[in-house]
Amino acid sequence: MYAGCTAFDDRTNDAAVTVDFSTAFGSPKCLRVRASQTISVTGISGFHPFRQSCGPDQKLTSTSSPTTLSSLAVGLYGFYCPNHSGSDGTGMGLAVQVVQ
Ligand SMILES: [Cu+2]
Repeated sequence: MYAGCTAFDDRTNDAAVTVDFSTAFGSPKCLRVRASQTISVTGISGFHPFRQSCGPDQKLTSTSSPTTLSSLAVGLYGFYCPNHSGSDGTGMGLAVQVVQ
C-alpha cells in the first residue's frame, strides 16, 4: 500500500492522463493506469517538489513541471511531496498502480 490507497481511480481508458500534483492532497491521489499509458504531472514547484518513494523502477528523470512518466512497469509507484508528506505518501502523495 502507498499513500493510504486501498482503491484506485481507474484511468486505464483515458486517452491522456494528467495529474495536477498541487491538488494531490485530495484527488486524484490513487490512480490506476496501463503500462502503455503516459502520465503528465503538472503543478510541481519549489513548494511542492515531486519525489519518488517506491516502484518497480526509478521513473523520475526530471523534477520540472510538467514531468512525464512513461514506459511504466507493472506494479505500484509511490510519489510524494517532501514538504507536505513523509516518504510513505500519507500526506501529499500520489500512488500509481500500473496494470497490463
Ligand atoms: Cu507539497
